[in-house]
Amino acid sequence: MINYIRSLNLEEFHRLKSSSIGNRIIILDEVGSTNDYAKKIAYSEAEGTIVLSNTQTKGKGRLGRSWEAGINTDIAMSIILKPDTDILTAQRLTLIGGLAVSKAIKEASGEPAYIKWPNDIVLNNKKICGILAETSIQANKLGYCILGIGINVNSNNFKGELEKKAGSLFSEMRRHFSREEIIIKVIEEMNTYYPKYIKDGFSPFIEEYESLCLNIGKEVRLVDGNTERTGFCEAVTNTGELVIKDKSGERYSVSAGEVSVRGLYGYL
Ligand code: BT5
Repeated sequence: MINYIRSLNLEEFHRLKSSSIGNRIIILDEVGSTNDYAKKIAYSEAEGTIVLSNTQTKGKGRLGRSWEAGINTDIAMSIILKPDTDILTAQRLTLIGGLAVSKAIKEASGEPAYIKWPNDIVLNNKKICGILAETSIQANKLGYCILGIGINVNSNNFKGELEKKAGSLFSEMRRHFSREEIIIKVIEEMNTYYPKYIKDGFSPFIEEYESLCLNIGKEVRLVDGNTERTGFCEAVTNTGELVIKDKSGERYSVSAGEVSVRGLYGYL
């Protein structure tokens, strides 16, 4: 099933709340990367502007990796954010985006969507969403943060390395979903999570994050370039780092920029 996104009915929502995320939405037919498009217009557009594309042909993941999406079947969206914060606080918006998407997917599908720290949303042990926050500095301050969200909605047939690892709402729930409905839910949730995070920081979200984070309570492998360590993942800190206990009982924390986290035997 292909439904083409032409507009989003957010009027009702905006009337009810004086929200800023989604006040302006740019909908494209096709683009290489919505994050790249958003970066080009970030300084001339207001905070909260969203770039959506029906099809994304050169989606980006972290560290030069790529993000695959189907033609007119999935969600590629980038939110232009300009919080008055430092770069690290802005980079942690990945975690806040994860909470918002997890909640939106649970509302839409009825199934719990978990988080693999820091930026994967997982349904039935399959990665159904990835988040990419990209920041820019201007005059020693944060210029903008582009929060890119890719959600596999109606695509199927993941190939190669994605066959075992990736899933979509369609592949996991065996029914088609309206992309518009999910986008609207993500926008609604972001309008709740984002202002609270900018005002109060990450601490108020720790409990919720830990309850959704699949890594907590598990042995994990921490991959840093060519080196690997294993440890037991205990908690998340008020700056969004993972607390790891090693074999000798010593604790340390790792930040998202430093390491990739895997399960002992694979992706989870
Ligand atoms: C991510 O990176 O998961 C961030 C993905 C962000 C995509 C959005 S779409 C809108 C916006 N515009 C962009 O250009 N990007 C953002 P990372 O943690 O590095 O994971 C990338 C890895 O996920 C790849 O190396 C693959 O293994 C896997 N992957 C690629 N496409 C996938 C998909 N559709 N579903 C699940 N896994 C995928």
